Amino acid sequence: MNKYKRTLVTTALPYANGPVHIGHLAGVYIPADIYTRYLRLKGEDVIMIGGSDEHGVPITIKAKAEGVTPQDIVDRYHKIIKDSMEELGISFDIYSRTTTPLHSETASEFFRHLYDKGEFVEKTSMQLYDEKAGQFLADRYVTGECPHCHNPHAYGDQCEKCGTSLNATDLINPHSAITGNVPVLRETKHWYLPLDKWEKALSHWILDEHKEWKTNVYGQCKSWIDLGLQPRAVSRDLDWGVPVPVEGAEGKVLYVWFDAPIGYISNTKELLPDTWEKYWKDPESRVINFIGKDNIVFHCIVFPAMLMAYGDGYQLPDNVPANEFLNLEGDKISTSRNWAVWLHEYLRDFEGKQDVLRYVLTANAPETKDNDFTWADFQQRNNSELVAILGNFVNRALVLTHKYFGGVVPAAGELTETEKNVYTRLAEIKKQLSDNLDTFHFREALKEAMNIARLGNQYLQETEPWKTVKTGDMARVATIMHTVLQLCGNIAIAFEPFTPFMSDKLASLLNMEPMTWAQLGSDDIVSAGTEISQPELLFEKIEDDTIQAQLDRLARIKEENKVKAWRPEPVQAPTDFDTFMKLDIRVGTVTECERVPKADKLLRFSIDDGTGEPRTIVSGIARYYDPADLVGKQVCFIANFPPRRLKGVDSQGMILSAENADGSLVVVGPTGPVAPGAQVK
Ligand code: B3M
Ligand code: ZN
Repeated sequence: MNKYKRTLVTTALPYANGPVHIGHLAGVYIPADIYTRYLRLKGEDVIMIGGSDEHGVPITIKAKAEGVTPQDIVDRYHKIIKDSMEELGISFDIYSRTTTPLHSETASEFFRHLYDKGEFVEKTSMQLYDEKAGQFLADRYVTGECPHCHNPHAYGDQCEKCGTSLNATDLINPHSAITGNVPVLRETKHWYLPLDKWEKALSHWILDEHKEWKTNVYGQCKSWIDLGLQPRAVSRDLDWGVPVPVEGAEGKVLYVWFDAPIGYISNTKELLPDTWEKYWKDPESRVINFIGKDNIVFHCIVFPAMLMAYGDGYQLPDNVPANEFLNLEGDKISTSRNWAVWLHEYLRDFEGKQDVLRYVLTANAPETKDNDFTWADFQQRNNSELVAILGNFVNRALVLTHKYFGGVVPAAGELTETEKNVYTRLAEIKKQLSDNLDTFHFREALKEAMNIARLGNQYLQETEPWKTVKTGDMARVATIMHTVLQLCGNIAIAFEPFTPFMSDKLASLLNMEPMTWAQLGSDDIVSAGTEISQPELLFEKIEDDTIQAQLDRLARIKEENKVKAWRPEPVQAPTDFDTFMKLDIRVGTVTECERVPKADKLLRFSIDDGTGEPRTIVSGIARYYDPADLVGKQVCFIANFPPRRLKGVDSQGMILSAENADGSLVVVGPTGPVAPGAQVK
């Protein structure tokens, strides 16, 4: 069905400023891996490339915050990302990085070629400059108020609240993220790619020729094009990145979104130094970009414009199957708020359960709309789908084969209608499964694969070989078990793109030949006479306490974030010393402290205030203290408030306390002993 000779699958290059999380996996790497494994099983010529995106401002900001170099940051996260994806079975042909010399050369040459062809517009403009730091404030180096939704914490390149992409100079009340200073405007020169020049070609290529693209992708492209395309700056005033290869461009680097997609080209070159061009320039090749929805404009508009401007036979992507976002327990995943399930932590906490994560993230993939990952759903899908449907069927098949036939696959006798129906249904499943994979509908595809296990359970239920055994009709039992084992073999193949670890294990238990997609649907995958291994469980139940541990971790993070998000109240309008001195603040020693009956917030204090007469004060801090702990402590109180009656007690003053981020109160007192009655000033 495929008119292409070869396929290049690209995966968005994750920023090496943090590890990868389930959002990245569900959005990009798992779908790309499923697709690539599927093409490989079909025997197609396909390569899958990936790598870390190691330039850009978020990396330099992180380095500054930690007092290390940007190179230290990217070295650390590149390794974590690369190792964890490999462990998850993401089968890259190469996973490289954008700090390699080959990438710098490739990106640099690309820029220079466009420059020499006169494809850029050179423009001098006013940009924000931090005089204290002595540098321009590119992208995330500046924060301020979003001009659209008035979020006070928008970044210079984007408002994360309303999703609008911004220019730093659009921000209201801009502040430098380096020094907090208010930046000034300073003149600087940059190179712009005139997207307006390519608007017509892009519009025709996407809106007329690629109506088959996913609706979320097509729709986003259409709204960009409808708004009219503007020139985009492709350089920045920064000292981290690929230097702009033009005389007089000292202190300027390529914008990260200019060099990163060129990373796809340099990675292909690194993998195939002699034949890489075939994958990019031969009309019989196709390129497919797997990305998340926030990257659509760069892959469907900016990078294609760069490729058209370059010319020389570079082809545009054939498809860009972008996914929407995955949320975590109802909240947006966020690296800075640590609101994520990190892959490397998952692999540590759920050793050997790569397939469970792959399965759940595919079954629940945000293919058409944002979706939510919950630990309850994770547990449920493992226990009632992988264990109860798939694992259970395969286990019964293996156990019964050992019991009735000593672990040797029996030959089938004559097939009844029941077996014929099984194979007809299997053929239908294969068709649906392949169609869904061909069109990037991986959730549906996975459901079809699962239908083979469902079919197997139904078949066993219907034929009940354990009853036939008792009749002594072993020929019939042989036919049944032969069919059951073929279904197991089919499961191994159908699931290989989704859960490769399970498939390999099952294939080896069944002593199968190397798997191919062509075998799928066959009634002779596991031939008669083959010896199979002792049964082993493919999946195991996940217990409540394992899930609870993950939920506890998230609850802890939520608490920490509350404290981090806390901002002090703005300082009040100026006042003077005389006004302050009107408040008579004193130190006293607590001699008694007890709860006020029927008032769960109140404590009654008896205070030695130096006058010789005990002073009674009622304070609303009962939820934060055990009264006994306060006896003997020194506290500060306001002595000249008029008395107030609270729950039947006359309170003569107010005890001072400080409020925490979570609203809890801590009593304020002197840091050393003071004579009761001493004045605070
Ligand atoms: N690093 C953005 C991201 O991780 C960017 C992708 C580059 S793909 C060429 O969302
Ligand atoms: Zn906004």
